[in-house]
Amino acid sequence: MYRFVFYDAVFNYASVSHNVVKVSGTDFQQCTVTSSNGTLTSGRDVIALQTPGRKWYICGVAKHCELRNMKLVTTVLPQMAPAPSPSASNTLAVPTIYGFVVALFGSLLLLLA
Ligand SMILES: [Cu+2]
Repeated sequence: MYRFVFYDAVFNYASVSHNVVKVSGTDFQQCTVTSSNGTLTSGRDVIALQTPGRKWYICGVAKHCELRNMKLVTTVLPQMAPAPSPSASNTLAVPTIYGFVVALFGSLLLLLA
């Protein structure tokens, strides 16, 4: 039996200077924004990573993605559930990833503990 551990990605940034755009893998590589759907601008955007697979995010302002490497790829992995145990109820793990401010990331792998 499989179940998923949910993670949140938290983007902290100056909202006047940056934003967060969810893009495709191709757009991620080329730093292009082909759709403005899902552009986040609050300055503290929390994205729940609920489904396994790759997610790509870039800053859509000016050439920040190209020139400043403001881009993030996450890989959310499915987790095989451990044997049921009263003391191991970690079905909701919420570490945070501080993008854009703390880290310059090329690739980030979310490993499930
Ligand atoms: Cu930016």
